Amino acid sequence: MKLIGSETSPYVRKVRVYLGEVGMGCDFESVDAWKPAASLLEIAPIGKVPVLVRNQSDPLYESNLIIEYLESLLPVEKRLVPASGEHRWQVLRLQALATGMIDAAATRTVELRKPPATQSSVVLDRELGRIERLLALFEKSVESRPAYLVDNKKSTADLVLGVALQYLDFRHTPEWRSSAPSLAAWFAPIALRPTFTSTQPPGFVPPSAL
Ligand SMILES: N[C@@H](CCC(=O)N[C@@H](CS)C(=O)NCC(=O)O)C(=O)O
Repeated sequence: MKLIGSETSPYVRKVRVYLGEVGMGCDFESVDAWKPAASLLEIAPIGKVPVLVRNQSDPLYESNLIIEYLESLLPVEKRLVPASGEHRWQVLRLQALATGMIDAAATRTVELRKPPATQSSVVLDRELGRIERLLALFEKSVESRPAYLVDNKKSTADLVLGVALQYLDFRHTPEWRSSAPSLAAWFAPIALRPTFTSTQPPGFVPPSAL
């Protein structure tokens, strides 16, 4: 199995953190997602990373789908999404919301790379609003200071939220901590996990280390 992606992509990082947390080996090929080679587009016409190349089967795309596939390879007791019941839906709901925060921050990043005269304040403000609403929701969900979001057991929701918050630090602003102090406290030990420290984007210095 081989994961293809860039080291700065939060979507790729979701998968890399997941692989590390469950202890699953997988080769990694680093590419520039914005200048994909023809050979990559041939197996991934979607033109986005991550791409998971499987040994005997078709490649898979979309970070959440890739994680779902990797989960299916594990024995039930090692999985990070509960198999059934309300906890399953809570994990998947929070994973979707955290992915939405990554989407919003990534959209802003792309918009801010345009020449200032062509940037859309409508897009920038809409995505900022999305980030702020999601931060408020997650702040509320960790007010009682659990180590983990759902049933106080580690799940993909924790990993994806951790990746989303560090993507805010990387591409947006570390200032989110002032409006979400409980979330900042929840995130501090997550950021120190080896799966996070070993997958930081090149050149990124976490605010705590500044
Ligand atoms: N929904 C996708 C998003 C993947 C995505 O947008 N990846 C970016 C890198 S951060 C990309 O490949 N962008 C290249 C492009 O849009 O042309 C997922 O969850 O995997």
